[in-house]
Amino acid sequence: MKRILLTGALGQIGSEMAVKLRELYGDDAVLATDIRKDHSEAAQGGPFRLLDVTDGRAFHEAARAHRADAIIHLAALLSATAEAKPMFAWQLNMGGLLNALETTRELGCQLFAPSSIAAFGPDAPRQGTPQDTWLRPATMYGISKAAGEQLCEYYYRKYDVDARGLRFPGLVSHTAPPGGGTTDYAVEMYVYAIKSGRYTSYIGKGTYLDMMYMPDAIASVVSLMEADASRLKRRNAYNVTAMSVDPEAIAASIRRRLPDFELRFDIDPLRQEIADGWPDAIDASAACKEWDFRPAYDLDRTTDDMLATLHRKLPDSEKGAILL
Ligand code: AKB
Repeated sequence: MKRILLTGALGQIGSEMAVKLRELYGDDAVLATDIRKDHSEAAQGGPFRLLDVTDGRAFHEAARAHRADAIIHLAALLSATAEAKPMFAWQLNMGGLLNALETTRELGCQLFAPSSIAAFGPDAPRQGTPQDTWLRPATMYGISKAAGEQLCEYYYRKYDVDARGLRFPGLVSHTAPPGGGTTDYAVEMYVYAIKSGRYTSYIGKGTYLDMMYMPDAIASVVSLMEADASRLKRRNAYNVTAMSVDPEAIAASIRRRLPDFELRFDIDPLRQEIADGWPDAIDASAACKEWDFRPAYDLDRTTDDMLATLHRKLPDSEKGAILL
């Protein structure tokens, strides 16, 4: 990758990805795009362009004008919002991906397109979910991710488009809040731990899901995109994870720093049903073997960094708990 077009640059992943990519490849090399503009570092720290990814001509023109050799396509709706707006989710997730693939094919770029643990459905093994297994998702988000994986594979086989991807687990981060996901509770728990010392989880006790800290997620995208193609047997939709946790495991990790932290439950049936259809713990051995995936943050290291960073960032007036 030398000159990168990033879509969804103001979202949860994009806002940290834009900053990291500029650090690695140079400010001018990264064109951040989104459907809106704000005052964040992602929007202000280098070239930025408004882009609606469902507009194929605008997508092509943005990549052409930037002389992009790689597209990192993050613009999409997450699971809970997609369940609430299934038609729009299909249009945005599939229409945006198709435009990314067509632009990539026309300009001869490389493409990163994220999939998700949502691509698996209730029929996949829940423990040690293999790289290659049933993909029968029960949600519109999962269906768009599973179909997206197949579409990337099709463009690779038919047009030799170098489309690579990861099945992301829930991502924990402190820069931009996640929006409309099922795993967002993990981020909220850290924020409320600092703000009020208590949190009410909409996901129930004993619901295990894979998670990863954002610096590991970004490093894994860069490693996969820079990996020697001859090592990649699949190239697209690698399982990646750093931990399998339930709400109580995160709470226990937080209590090492905030002993009085309280966790309560008030289950949201929609998001609980989505989580119940996803794996407990996926197997990331193909990623480890083929391009040396190695996450640096386990649960306690993630917790320590999240709490310390949020404590530093939040104004004193919003801090209700004392960190050990
Ligand atoms: C979501 O919860 O929708 C996402 C995901 C696991 O893809 N974080």
